[in-house]
Amino acid sequence: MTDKTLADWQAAASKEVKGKDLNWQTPEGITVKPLYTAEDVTADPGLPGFAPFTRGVRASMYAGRPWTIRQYAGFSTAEESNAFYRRNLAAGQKGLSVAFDLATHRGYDSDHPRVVGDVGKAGVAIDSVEDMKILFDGIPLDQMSVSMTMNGAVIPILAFFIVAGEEQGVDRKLLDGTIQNDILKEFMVRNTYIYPPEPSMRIISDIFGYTSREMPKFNSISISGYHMQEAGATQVQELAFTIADGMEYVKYGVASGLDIDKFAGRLSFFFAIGMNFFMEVAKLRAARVLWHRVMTKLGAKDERSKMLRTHCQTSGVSLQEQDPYNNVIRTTIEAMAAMLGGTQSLHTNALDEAIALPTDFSARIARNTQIVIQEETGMCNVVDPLGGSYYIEALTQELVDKAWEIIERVEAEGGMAKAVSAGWPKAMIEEAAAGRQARVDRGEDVIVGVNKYRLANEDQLETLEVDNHVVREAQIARIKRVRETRDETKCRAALNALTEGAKTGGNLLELAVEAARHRATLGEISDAMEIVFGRHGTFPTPVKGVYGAAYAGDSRYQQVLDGVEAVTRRLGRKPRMLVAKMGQDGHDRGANVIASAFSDMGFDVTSGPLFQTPEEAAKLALENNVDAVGASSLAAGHKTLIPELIGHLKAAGRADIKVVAGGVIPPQDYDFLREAGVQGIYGPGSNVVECAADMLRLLGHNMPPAGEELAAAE
Ligand code: MLC
Ligand code: 5AD
Repeated sequence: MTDKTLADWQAAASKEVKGKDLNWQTPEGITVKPLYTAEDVTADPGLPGFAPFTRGVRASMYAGRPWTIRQYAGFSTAEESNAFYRRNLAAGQKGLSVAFDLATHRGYDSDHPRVVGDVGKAGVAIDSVEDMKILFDGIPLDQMSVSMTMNGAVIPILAFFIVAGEEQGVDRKLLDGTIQNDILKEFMVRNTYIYPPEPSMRIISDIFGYTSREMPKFNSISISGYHMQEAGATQVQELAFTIADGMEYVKYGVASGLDIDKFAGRLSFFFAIGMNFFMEVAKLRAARVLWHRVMTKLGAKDERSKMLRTHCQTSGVSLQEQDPYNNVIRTTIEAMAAMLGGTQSLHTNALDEAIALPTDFSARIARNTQIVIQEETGMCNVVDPLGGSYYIEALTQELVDKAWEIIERVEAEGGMAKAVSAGWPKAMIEEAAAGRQARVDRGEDVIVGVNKYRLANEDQLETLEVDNHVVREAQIARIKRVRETRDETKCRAALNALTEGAKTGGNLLELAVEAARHRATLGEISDAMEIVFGRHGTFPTPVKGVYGAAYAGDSRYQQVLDGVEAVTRRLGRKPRMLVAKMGQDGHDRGANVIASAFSDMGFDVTSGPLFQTPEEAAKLALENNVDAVGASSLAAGHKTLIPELIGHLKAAGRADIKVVAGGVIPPQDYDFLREAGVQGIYGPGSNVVECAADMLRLLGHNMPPAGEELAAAE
């Protein structure tokens, strides 16, 4: 026992650092102190397995059963993905998690003209029950738990899954798994919605109704904060909006006539785990406390209804293209935060995350990250080993309080569906994203190998490439066979019944299961509802002023501002740029950050709507008479979509419009794009001010290289 007081410690520490302020202001607005003691702990975390579950939802946690190693994957055809799953399961993976391609997400069959660049690219293409059966060939659906990340086309995909199970001879009651089914965060950040908000919320209630009756082991939703953090949200925002989303779904379920305790026990969650290690551990603990509080408020009686069970995925945005083996280190740290926070299931990202989908090699290292933690370290033998740490307990409480403030605001304004329509949660996240980008570009937030210790020469990684044309042809051939061999009359009747159900009520999932049995395709099932519900579209409205404000007084930034002014004088107007998003790629953080920062720098920026075809993007460029188009691509459609865009501009006689590309683009593709006429390529880790400097060069302004601003200014 020491006889020293906190004041003694303060004096000693202050002396060591000569009075320097050791507090750390986090982006969440939390002041993290250099030392925590018993005085900082205000709440007793209780015991694991008991309310409010701060220390975990099971009493024995990993000592009884470790978390599920569940790697998210899918690419190309059902055959190829099936083979990949089987290899991974043989090598120690424990559960499946399916990634669908963006055509499937958005309710289009592979033969649809809008999805030429998307089929089989960012996930597996699924057009009918036949594809779903191949996907799970040799994988018994009563023994393997399967998660499916599907939100837009959730009705046809879940219907295909149920029918694939049926045809494997599996009783629906035994189907084990999870469907993401979380549309609110799609409207907020992920953008794979199809229908407008109101019918989308009805779909969710219909799924709760059907699964609670028919599929008692199946988790009917995965309420996801992951994508918010990926879009730039702080941990407090991620926490608050996710819990508030969960509340909203429960309220809709209850309003549709369901008994809360009949469905709430099968609601599950999904969080991102980034690099702020202790904050992430505390976030998972705080999430459990908040959910218990919220569900008690909403009238749940069964303790299982109040228990937050979650999947976690290590952070995609934290991983870098530069010096990519560092990503293994980052992912290991994040995986440890997820397990110390008490996750039920985990995906660890692959080291080639920033440029492509995982190869067998990178998937192995990612998977082994978890296996090594589980089997070599002894970390699973003690339940909640960080419980009782002054810092962790204090941080948990602080996150609960901070998130609660936001949740109360959401509630005061009528719930999350209203908040999402009003747009303020999205705007809040985008502001945080622009702030983060500025801190990284200015070197204030360090990223090793990117803005510090950057390598002069980078070795190239071998990455996975999917031949999109081959996949598309194969899918089209299978759709054709399905249509030729089905009973057309029965199929049409089932689709008509679904349309009728969309109009007048009736459980949409149940109706879609019937259509799936008769081999209706994903696009047909989706259209049968779209006729009634319509298709939702939005225009991006990037935030203003955040990026510029962070750069106030910066000499290089000033030089870019001067450059923009010089070009403005020459043209007699501001330089005009279109930020284009083509194909079904809904990842818009990068596009919004670019639009926001470029407009702060004085460019006249048009943010194109999501999901344009190259022809539509070219048309918008011409209508706005832009000087340049920046195409943002994060879903591997760049080699198809960008050359097409350039073709359309040329055909219109506007080869003078500069086209640049940014996003997830493997260096192997750079030459191909340059030959197609792309004049600048900006991968992850690009400094946005330097992107603007480059753009000024393309527009004929004589910009000095970075680092020469002082000399140039003299
Ligand atoms: C667990 N069990 C125990 C135990 N621990 N029993 C005794 N003692 C213990 N210590 C029991 C559980 O109660 C359960 O049984 C069974 O074991 C399985 O454990 P679980 O903890 O429920 O794990 P799991 O089945 O893996 O389910 C985890 C989940 C689920 C609830 C979080 O929803 C899930 O798997 N989610 C994954 C979501 C996902 O993969 N998403 C990818 C998103 S990628 P019982 O009978 O109680 O059920 C994405 C990216 C993008 O979104 O944008 O494209
Ligand atoms: N296979 C594996 N991982 C994927 N991710 C997205 N699509 C796939 C896929 N088809 C991962 C990436 C990304 C996150 C959203 O999910 O890590 O950042």
